[in-house]
Amino acid sequence: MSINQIHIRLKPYYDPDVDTVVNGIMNGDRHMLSRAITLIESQKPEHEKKAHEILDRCLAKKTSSLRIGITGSPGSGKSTFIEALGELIISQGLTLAVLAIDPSSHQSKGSILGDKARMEKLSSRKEAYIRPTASSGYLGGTSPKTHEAIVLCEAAGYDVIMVETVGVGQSEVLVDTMVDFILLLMLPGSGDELQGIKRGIMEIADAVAITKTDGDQSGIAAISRAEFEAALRMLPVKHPVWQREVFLTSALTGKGIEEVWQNISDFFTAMRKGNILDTRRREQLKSLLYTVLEEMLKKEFFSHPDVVASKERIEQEVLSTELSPFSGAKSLIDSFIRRR
Ligand SMILES: Nc1nc2c(ncn2[C@@H]2O[C@H](COP(=O)(O)OP(=O)(O)OP(=O)(O)O)[C@@H](O)[C@H]2O)c(=O)[nH]1
Ligand SMILES: [Mg+2]
Repeated sequence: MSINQIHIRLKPYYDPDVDTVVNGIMNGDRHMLSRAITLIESQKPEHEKKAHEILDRCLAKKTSSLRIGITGSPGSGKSTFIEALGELIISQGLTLAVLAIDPSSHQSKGSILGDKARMEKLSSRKEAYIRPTASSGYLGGTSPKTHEAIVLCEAAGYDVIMVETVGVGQSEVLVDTMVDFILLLMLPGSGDELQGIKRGIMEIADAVAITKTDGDQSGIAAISRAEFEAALRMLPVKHPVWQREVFLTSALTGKGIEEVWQNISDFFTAMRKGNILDTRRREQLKSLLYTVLEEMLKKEFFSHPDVVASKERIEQEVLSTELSPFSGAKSLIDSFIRRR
């Protein structure tokens, strides 16, 4: 068979319209959901327009989903934990969507060790939808587009949405504008990481689970638990209605998984009283609006022809102290505004 013959036998590219995609999503068609997420992740302008039409229609659907962020260092056991927690969630009659970090998109112990990172057991369940997301240059695998993917999963009717993200500071702040509850996973013996960057991550955590406390790890895990509890007591309160706890867990033996789920359920009960959850979600939307706006402005600015044309000259003038960085920036902004 010649190459031309093979080409002719290929199916033509199917490009469903907005109505078809939206109806598909609302009727729980995973294929349409995946297609819509691919569209929102696309950088092409024609995809962007269609993606936003789909998204605006999906936003109109009112849901009462639980949005949960699972964060922790590479290899801390996030995917395996999600798989164990996911099984429990499904056994209670709920459905679950997971926006997972694509193990091939970043270097980590998890990706080297393979299979588990893909949550194979969970992905074979009809009650679960797992979508690996490429980090597209964002630290930790979360980008403002993650929020759009959450909205699409909610329109598809999933009761629980989990977002897996690598704890690297900046991405946590972002994920905190998208989810209701953040579970921080830490390895036994990682108490010394509480200095520096991990402190910031602890501040936004709503609970801490020490992972892999099976085998000979139980002694060291108990010490870590005391360290984390002490650290949490020193941190500012995140929600006045909520007290953060530390759990000893193992995704392999199932230890602590039920307690963590109970804790998450208690959190939602506490946050739904007095509409705290709704108020917070509105604040999150406001914060996302400005994050996305800043990004769009930056993109527009740096691709503007006058900025591109004069950037290098101004940079040189700043380097040779002819211009101050302030005057240089001002001059670039002026050329951006002049031709709009
Ligand atoms: N003993 C033990 N090993 C575990 C447990 N949970 C995960 N592991 C192992 O730890 C390794 C990493 O687990 P993953 O779930 O892929 O970790 P991850 O945090 O998702 O990794 P990345 O997504 O790559 O950042 C795998 O080899 C798992 O089998 C546990 O509870 N006990
Ligand atoms: Mg993983």
